[in-house]
Amino acid sequence: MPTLADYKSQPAAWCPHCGNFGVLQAVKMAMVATGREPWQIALFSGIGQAAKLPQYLKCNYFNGLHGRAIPPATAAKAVRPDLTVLVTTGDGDCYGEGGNHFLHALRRNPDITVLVHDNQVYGLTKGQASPTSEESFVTRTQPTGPHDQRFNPLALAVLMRAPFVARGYARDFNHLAGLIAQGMDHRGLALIDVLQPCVTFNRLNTDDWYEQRIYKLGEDYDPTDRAAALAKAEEWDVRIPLGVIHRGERPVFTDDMPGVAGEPPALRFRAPQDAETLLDEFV
Ligand SMILES: Cc1ncc(C[n+]2csc(CCOP(=O)(O)OP(=O)(O)O)c2C)c(N)n1
Ligand SMILES: [Mg+2]
Repeated sequence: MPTLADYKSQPAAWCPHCGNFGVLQAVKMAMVATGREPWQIALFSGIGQAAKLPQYLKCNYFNGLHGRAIPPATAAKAVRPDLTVLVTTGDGDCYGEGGNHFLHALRRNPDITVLVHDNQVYGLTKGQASPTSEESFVTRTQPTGPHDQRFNPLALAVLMRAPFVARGYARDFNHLAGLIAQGMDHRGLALIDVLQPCVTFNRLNTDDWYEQRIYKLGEDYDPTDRAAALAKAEEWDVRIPLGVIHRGERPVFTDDMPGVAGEPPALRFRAPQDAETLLDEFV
């Protein structure tokens, strides 16, 4: 059985008390709780403070371009369905620069988990408004606020019938670890948006701001009721729900692809001479 120590990597270069530490801890706890070994995991990320997470965890990872983590993750899962594939991304990376990929992943439904560290700001580039920033969020580049309506990723995901839609809080890493474990085990796209305090560049959405509003969905809440889930996903200003907001079933991206059935495609040609034999068929 894996232990937390198996996932230990280099020390993280985040600000002291950054919410990202809670997300990192929750990812490790979810892997250990579900018995996943580091070699059974593949993490994909883009650019940002959030997207640095794979560098602080010992497992397979791919750190690519800003906003572009979902396409290689989708492809990797198609050719290595035996791996657990996660995207670790930020609100800017996933909903801003990578917004189009996010939109089409909701349509495509790959069997991957998308973990969004949603600090409502561009942290790495020092504090510009992101798609999830409050309309009143004043920054040095948006001195009267961003003016754009706040993007609601969870409502969109419920509307598009994403099979697993959840929200966690970075400071409550035990609860978040449970959501990640459930998301990884649920077939299809799992979107987990994580409220993540940014202690340096977001002085509006502080620990206090979140803790005055968050509450956990109770046993009486039915996440399979999509109409109720949409209403839950729209709750924000006064009270913010945490937990599994929506759970459902939908065909997965590779379900109708005969080419990926059977032995994982990426493991079929192990030696260079195998590739040469294949090429000989075409001469
Ligand atoms: C194509 C491109 N555009 C812009 C940038 C600059 N850039 C790097 S990270 C980032 C925003 C990151 O925000 P987020 O994903 O929320 O990550 P955080 O640092 O807040 O965790 C931007 C705009 C870039 N690297 N590449
Ligand atoms: Mg961010």
